[in-house]
Amino acid sequence: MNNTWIWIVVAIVVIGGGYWWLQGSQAPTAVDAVDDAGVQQTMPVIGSTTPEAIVEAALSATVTYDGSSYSPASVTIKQGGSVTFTSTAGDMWVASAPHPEHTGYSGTSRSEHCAAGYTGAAPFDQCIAGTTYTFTFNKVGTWKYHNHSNSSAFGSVTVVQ
Ligand SMILES: [Cu+2]
Repeated sequence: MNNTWIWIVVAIVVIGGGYWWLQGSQAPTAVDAVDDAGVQQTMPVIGSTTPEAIVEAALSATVTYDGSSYSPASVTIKQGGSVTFTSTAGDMWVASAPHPEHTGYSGTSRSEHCAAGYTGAAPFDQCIAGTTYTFTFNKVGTWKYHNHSNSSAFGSVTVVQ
């Protein structure tokens, strides 16, 4: 009779301990979600032992033109942020794609938005060769650009919310 009770207690301890061990080993470390674009996102769970950093895009970026190419060729900034392009060699005329119309960002052509007296929305177009050009991006998207003075040099600016 006493042996039966001992075995019941042992069984309860083993089953309970096993359940506790399984719960601990299966603790969630991340929650999956799908964003507006349908892209799978992994969100960190508070208290996770391996949290993923949430990296937010910077409000500004710098790009250097060395006479033949832009570096880095692609940058990402936050909406309302700006990119400063600087030439260390050669003529630089930063302009929105496509060459030679430059309609990509503003929807207006170079002959319109670079003309004296233009008063529309700011075009992503330097409109004249120079050594430095800073443009503020208020539109979300990926905006390709090139050097109008050397159209084989190009890159892109991705603007995120
Ligand atoms: Cu061009």
